[in-house]
Amino acid sequence: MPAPSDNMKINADRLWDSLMEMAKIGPGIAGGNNRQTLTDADSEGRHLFRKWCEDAGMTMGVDTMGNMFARREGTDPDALPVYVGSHLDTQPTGGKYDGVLGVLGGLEIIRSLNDLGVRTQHPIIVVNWTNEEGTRFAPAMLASGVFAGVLAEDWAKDRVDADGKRFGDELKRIGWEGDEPVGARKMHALFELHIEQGPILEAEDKLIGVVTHGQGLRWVQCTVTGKGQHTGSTPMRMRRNAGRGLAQITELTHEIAMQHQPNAVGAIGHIDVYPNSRNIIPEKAVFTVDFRSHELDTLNGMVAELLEKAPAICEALGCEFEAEIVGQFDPPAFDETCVSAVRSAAERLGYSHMDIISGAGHDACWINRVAPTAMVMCPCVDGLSHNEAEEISREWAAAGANVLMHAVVETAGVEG
Ligand code: HGY
Ligand code: MN
Ligand code: MN
Repeated sequence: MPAPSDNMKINADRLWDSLMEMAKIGPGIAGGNNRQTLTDADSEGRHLFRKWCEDAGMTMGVDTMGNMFARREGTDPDALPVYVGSHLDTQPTGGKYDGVLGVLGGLEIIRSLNDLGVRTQHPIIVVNWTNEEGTRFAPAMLASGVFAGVLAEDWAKDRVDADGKRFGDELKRIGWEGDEPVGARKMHALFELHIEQGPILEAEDKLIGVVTHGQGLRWVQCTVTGKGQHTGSTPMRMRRNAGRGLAQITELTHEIAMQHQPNAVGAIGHIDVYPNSRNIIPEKAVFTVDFRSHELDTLNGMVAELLEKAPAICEALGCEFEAEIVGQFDPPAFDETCVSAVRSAAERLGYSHMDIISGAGHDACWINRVAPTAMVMCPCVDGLSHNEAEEISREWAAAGANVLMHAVVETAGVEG
C-alpha cells in the first residue's frame, strides 16, 4: 500500500480538548480519574465516546462483553477492517491518558480523515475495550481476552468485585451489554496507541516507542490463614499471625524479582487483611503477587519459586497457605509488518523513536493472538502512571496520534 503523504497530520488541539473533556467524567481526588469499569462514570464516558463517534459519521456496534466498535466505511465494504483503540476505564487513582489516549487518538484519526477528505480501502474501526484495568474485576484485559478466545465469557461474567457485585450484572445495570457475539469480528490488523507508563522514552529523549514485544504477566492471588485473637492478652508464643505471612511473602516477592534483574519485576499491590481491626491479630491476609517479564522461562521460574517457598514460610508461622492464578498472559511478540508500519511512520514524520518492550499489559497483547497487531507509545512525565499525577505533553500526544494515523492509513490503503 502506498504510504500516506508525510504532511497528513491530526488536529492536535482537538485531540487535547477531547482528552480534557473526557477527563471531566469520573474525576479523581487529585486531578486524575476514578472511572472504574462498569460504574456510572464508565457509562457516562461511553455515552460521550458514542456521541463523538456518531458526530464523526461512524456507526457503533457493541458486543456481549460491552466492547464498543465505531465503524468508518471504506471504499471496499468487504475488506476486513483495520482496528484502532484501547480502553476508557481507569484505575481508582488513575491518570487522564492511560487507555484514553488510544481511544480518543483513534477517534481523532477519523475526524482528521474526514477533514482531509481521505477515503481508505479497508474500513477503520475505533475500539473501546471493556475492563482493561482489571482493578475492579480481575483479571486485567478481561473483555479483550474473551474477544481473543482465551477467556470464557461465562467465567468472565461471573467475576465479582470487592462488594460481591458480578461483572455480568453490572454490565446489564449500566445498559452496555450489546447483542453482538463477542469475538465474531475478524480484523485485518489492530493498532493501539498508549502512553509508555515507564521512564525509558523520556530518559532517552525519544518521542515514539515502536513496541516490538510486551512483558508476560502472572497474578498469583495468595491467602494466608492464621487465627484472629486478642492483640493484648494472647502470649506471643501462641500467635498465628497471618500479617507476618503477608510481610514475609511481600519481601520474598521482591527478592525473587531482584534475582532476575533487569528482566523482571514483582510487587504486591492488592492487599486485604481480615478482620482488619486494631486489636485483633490478623486472622487472614488475601493479596495478589504481580510478576512480569518478557522472558517466559523467567516468568514461570519466579512463580515456581514463590509457590515453593511461601508454604514453608506460612507453616513456620502456624498458618495455612493457598494460591490461585487469577490473571496471566505470556510475553507477546507483535506482528513484524505492523511494527514496521509504525517504525516507518515515525521515520516519515521525522520523529525520534526507538524500539521498546511494553512493561504494562494492554488489550493489544491479547488481540495479537487473533490478528496482526502492533503498538505505538509516547512518553509520560517521569514515567509515572497508575497515579493521578500522570502527565503527558500536547506534543507527545500529537506525535503518537500522527504515527498511529500513518500506520493505520498505510495498512488500510488510501483511495484516490
Ligand atoms: O496491569 C497492567 O499492566 C495494565 O495497566 N492493566
Ligand atoms: Mn492502559
Ligand atoms: Mn492501566
